[in-house]
Amino acid sequence: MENKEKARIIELPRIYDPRGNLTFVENTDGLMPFKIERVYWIYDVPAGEARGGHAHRQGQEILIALSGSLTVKLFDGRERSEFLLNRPFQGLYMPPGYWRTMDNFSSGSVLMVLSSVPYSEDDYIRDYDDFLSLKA
Ligand code: T46
Repeated sequence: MENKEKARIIELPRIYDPRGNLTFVENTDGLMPFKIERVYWIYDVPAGEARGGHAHRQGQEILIALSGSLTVKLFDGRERSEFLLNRPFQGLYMPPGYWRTMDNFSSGSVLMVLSSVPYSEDDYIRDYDDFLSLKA
């Protein structure tokens, strides 16, 4: 499970407007590293809670803090990295094979996730030792 690509921040298009700004993504815009097959969002996270604690076998994702802020901690089997998400026009692109944890959710934060695959539990690696052995 070698990572060909690195996790990175993608700057999304912004339409500045005195009435309020607008950001969008399209499967056809050439910016998306994958075709979007699913969208979900996480909200009402109690203070001090952490989520995640798994990796994906095939699924790619883009995480966007639509509101508020949170920290995403990543491990690809070799390197650890950390991203603060706090702007609705920045997406954190995660290729498969990254162990991820999300924490430090601010009050009222909303995390939207674009995914390359429909939901399937078979795509999850939820056991850390399994993850490490797949990376060995
Ligand atoms: C990820 C991070 C960023 C569904 O039924 N459909 C869905 O589309 C999703 C995403 C989850 N679920 C079910 C599976 C579990 O029974 O919802 C429950 C909670 O999921 P989980 O514990 O995996 O949630 P997080 O916050 O730990 O992880 C989620 C995504 O599952 C995961 O793919 O990368 O957000």
